[in-house]
Formats: sequence, C-alpha cells, structure tokens
Amino acid sequence: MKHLAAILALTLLATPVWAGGETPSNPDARVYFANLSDGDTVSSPVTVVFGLSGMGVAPAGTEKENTGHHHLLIDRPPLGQGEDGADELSNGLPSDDNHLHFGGGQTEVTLDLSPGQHTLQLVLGDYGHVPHSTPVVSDVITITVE
Ligand SMILES: [Cu+2]
Repeated sequence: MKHLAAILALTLLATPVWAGGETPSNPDARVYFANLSDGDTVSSPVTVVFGLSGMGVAPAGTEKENTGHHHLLIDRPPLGQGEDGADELSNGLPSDDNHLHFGGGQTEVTLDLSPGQHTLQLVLGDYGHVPHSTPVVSDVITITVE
C-alpha cells in the first residue's frame, strides 16, 4: 500500500496547475460594495469596504474550497469584457493600477482617487488570482469624487 500511495502522490504532483477558471464557486455566493452605491458622490481618500456572502476570504495561494480573495477593478470594462476579457477569465487578473489584488485577505482599502467619475467592480479570485467558475462579481458602480 505504501507503493500505491507513492504513485498517487507522484500523479498529483505531475498534474499541471492550469487553474484556468476551474475553481468552482458557490452558486449562492455574492460579492458587493458594503459602503458604496452606484451614483454616490464621495471625497478622496475613498474607503471601499468589500462585502462577501456565501463564500469565505482566504489569502492568495491558499487552496481551500469555497474561498477566494478580493480584487478591485477600477476604471475599466466589466470583468470578461475589453480586449483581455477572455484571457483574464481563464488565466487570471493582471496586477496594475486598474486591477488591485488583496491577496493578504484584506476586506477594505482606502484609495486616493482623482476628482471626477470612476467605475469600480469587485471580483473574487481563487488562490491563483483566476475568477471562479461561475465568476463571483459585483455590479459595476460609478462614483463621483469631488
Ligand atoms: Cu489576486
């Protein structure tokens, strides 16, 4: 039996980690802005509180069922749209000024935003920063910074 266990372990190790949007989400999961609504007018710095129900928050790199970490999409098309839409759904979200990762398991952030209109969307990502299947995303909200 020891031999069998060794073979199993090798098989698992040899399985490629193409996480590609294959981590299942809880169908009832919901991510939302806990303290902001579409159309709000705010002043900078802006604190954004992330709400999540039906799943739990875990740091990036932690592979645990029904968990993920928050991402905030700023001033870009809704998840899955735009030129990299298909790629980000299967290969993961980029990390730049328009895509903030909260891989430490954070559930809020305070942002310096320029005056004017900004769009925000929350996206839950799995241990490898890939949206779940089905993706857990908030509505896109537009806020105005005074
Ligand atoms: Cu991430």
